[in-house]
Amino acid sequence: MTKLCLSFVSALAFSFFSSSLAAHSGHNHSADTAQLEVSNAQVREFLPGGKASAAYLTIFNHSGVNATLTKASIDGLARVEIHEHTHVDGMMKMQKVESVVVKAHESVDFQPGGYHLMVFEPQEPLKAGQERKLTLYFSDGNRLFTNIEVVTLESQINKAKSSAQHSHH
Ligand SMILES: [Cu+2]
Repeated sequence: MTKLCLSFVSALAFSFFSSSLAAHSGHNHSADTAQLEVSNAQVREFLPGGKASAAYLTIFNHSGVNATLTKASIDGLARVEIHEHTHVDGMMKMQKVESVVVKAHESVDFQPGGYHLMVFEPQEPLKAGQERKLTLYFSDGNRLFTNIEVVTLESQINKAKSSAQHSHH
């Protein structure tokens, strides 16, 4: 396992939550991508000494045509990559992908264990509670602008725990 994966994998034990972060869902997308919407956009603080962190979100495609995400950028981060996790011979691996298709009238979750954004090279530390600008680039030239919330690993764990309590007892 590479260093790069460590902080991410530690979060995989916890189920993704769908919570009040939906407050950020897209009302600020540009006119020509009005049919695309983002919710639950969140990026984790870098762990001490960590070289990478992960960002999660859900992209909704309300239109009748497929949308292909080809790139993402977040203010203050020099590099953002689109990754996916795959199971190979029982092992979880992640790899960079060039694009993700969000089918017409469907949505794609970027979440632990699936697609995610991997972020590198912060130009200043990410601090929980901040909001950064997230830009998503699509193959047809459209861009989607929204905000992404910086969260702590602990807050993700706590939210996962509380939702687990609800679902199990
Ligand atoms: Cu990754």
